[in-house]
Amino acid sequence: DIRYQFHHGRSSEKEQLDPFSLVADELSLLANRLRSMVVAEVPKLASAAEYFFKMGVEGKRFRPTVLLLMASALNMPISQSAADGVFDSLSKDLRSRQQSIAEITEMIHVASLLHDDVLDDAETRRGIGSLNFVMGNKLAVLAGDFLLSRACVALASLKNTEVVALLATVVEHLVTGETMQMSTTSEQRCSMEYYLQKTYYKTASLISNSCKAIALLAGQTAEVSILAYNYGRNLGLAYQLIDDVLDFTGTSSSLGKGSLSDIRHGIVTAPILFAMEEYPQLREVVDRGFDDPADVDAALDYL
Ligand code: GRG
Repeated sequence: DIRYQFHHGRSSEKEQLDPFSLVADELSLLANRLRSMVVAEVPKLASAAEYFFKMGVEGKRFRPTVLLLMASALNMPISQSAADGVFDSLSKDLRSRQQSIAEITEMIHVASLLHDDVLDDAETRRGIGSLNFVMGNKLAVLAGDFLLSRACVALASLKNTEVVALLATVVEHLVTGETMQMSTTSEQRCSMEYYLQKTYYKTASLISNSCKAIALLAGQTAEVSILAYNYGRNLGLAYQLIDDVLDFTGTSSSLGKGSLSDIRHGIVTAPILFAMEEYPQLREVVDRGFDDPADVDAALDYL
């Protein structure tokens, strides 16, 4: 269905299979809209807020891509005849409201990255110096707050209280996930259940709840909105699992974050948890907290 909607008339097979190219036009519209939405009165705040919305440092745009594709799938008319006429004008307004969800989601995501980099004392993000590294912690925190505020204003303008509540709860989940990551006992650090709960809050909640918001705006039934939510939840969990693996196998330039950064911060992720199932003796190393680089090497040997 998505292919039909976007590729009527397009020919390249490769292009049809690339999800990002399916929404390429909308993604560049989103980039422009984001740049115009984060303009601040005070020049210092403006340059900080715009930092990750500059051309060329836009990140992968995974969340907006998923949301725009989800919108295409859920806005499809039931029958082809419905597509002719009425649906077109109706769908324009709907589409712009859903584009707004993609923008709000990206603003919340970037706000969380700005605060995350302060908490982690990160030096790089999206392949360039992190905002805290370049402009200092104070401005990075304020820029994150500013983006959140802009996201709230955009959310309010949708005039849909259920959608407002969904995305406001996501912010609470992001904070909860981050706090769970900071304060763990050995039992929690080594528990797959704890990891999955934390990962839901930290990563999957934003994707699942924004997918649900797309379904609600499309006027879908409660049943379909739950399916959209579950899809986003599973996709979000998978996305974080891959991110965790890439922290061990990727290079810092392609990831925009330092390789092995999780383990060096003492954060136990899925690869370690799986290795621990096979090698229970790894637990002793994990419990020491990875302050000693020799313990990082020891864990890598098990992996
Ligand atoms: C102020 C909203 C707010 C939250 C504060 C710091 C914090 C609480 C939450 C941090 C949550 C966090 C950073 C989760 C990690 C999610 C994740 C997988 C980030 C990387 O996403 P990518 O790879 O990044 O999609 P790009 O740069 O491509 O957009």
